[in-house]
Amino acid sequence: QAFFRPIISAAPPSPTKRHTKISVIGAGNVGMAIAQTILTQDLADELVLVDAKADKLLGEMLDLQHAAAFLPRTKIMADVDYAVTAGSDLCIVTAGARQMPGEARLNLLHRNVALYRAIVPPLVKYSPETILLIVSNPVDILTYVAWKLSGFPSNRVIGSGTNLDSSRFRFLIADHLDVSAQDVQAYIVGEHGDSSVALWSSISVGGVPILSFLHKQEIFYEKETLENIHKEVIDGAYQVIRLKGYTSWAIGYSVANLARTLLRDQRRIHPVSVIAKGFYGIEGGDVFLSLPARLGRSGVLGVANVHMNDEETRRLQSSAETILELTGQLEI
Ligand code: 6V0
Repeated sequence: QAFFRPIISAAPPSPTKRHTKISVIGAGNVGMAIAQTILTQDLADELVLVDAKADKLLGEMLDLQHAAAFLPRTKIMADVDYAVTAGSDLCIVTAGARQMPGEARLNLLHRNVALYRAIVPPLVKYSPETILLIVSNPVDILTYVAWKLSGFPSNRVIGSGTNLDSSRFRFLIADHLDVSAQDVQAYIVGEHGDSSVALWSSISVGGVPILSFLHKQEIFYEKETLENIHKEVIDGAYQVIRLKGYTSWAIGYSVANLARTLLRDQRRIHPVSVIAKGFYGIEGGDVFLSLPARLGRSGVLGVANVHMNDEETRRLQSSAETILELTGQLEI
């Protein structure tokens, strides 16, 4: 006898009902922080983990499954075989070697390009309609690599880019002014890394443009103060890595936030790595770097035309050149 007796003859679920499947590739510190944030925020019906280490993968899957009584119902699966990712709406790639203390993100490049050759083609094979969200570093270059290897239109390949740097930036400004970071609108754009650009000229707090407010009130500030805040953003990741060995929680929230915007078609603007050629005077080749992008269910819907002064535009273009120089050396 069945445990439940149906009250009416069971109709099959409607084929139009949305069922959301997210795959996370790389079950390391970052992948697991992303996975657990996705679970607690109820963003997926199915969550898949893939990693090269079978035992670690199984252990992580069981550990998450054992939290079932405290979480919204999500089917959690894990396998070293990419077939398990079939039909994913979103594939988040975190697999890769990570930064050693003091190591620049760009140094990771060659190690991680080789890994991507093994990761991207099977993801594309099993989920030809998916959105690829790249997290491994150097994220801008690996987003370009994933775009090339996937053959996807550029709206479906996104790098987490400076979404995290911008959160660090908003936190520091909010801390300075003693307000919530959610009321601070501030973007870091360009490379996720040392050549990132802080867009001071467009920062607003509670709708008030900060720099013009200071000018109007004749409040003096040192340019150095601003530069130090940006420097603190850049040093942020290095500092966390130096202290605890890796970064995880902030990137977990940052990527889950992107997953929500994409899969729930929120059309929010996030600074993420997108194909940047043709925007803000960036020319010279296909380059991915972070720009304020409008995101929705089909991926990147457009790039916002935020105000940048001449110096910010120049710095952004130079950030693009830094990345282009490296991508130019790759054979994909
Ligand atoms: P980690 O803890 O070493 O995890 C990496 C995982 O990838 C390990 O579990 C590996 O077994 C797995 N892996 C390696 N090769 C493969 C493969 N071929 N297929 C499947 N899995 C594989 O590193 P951590 O999780 O700390 O960092 C992962 C990546 O995220 C690194 O490249 C970081 O630099 C990058 N980050 C990017 C951030 C961003 O803002 N974009 C922020 C933080 C870290």
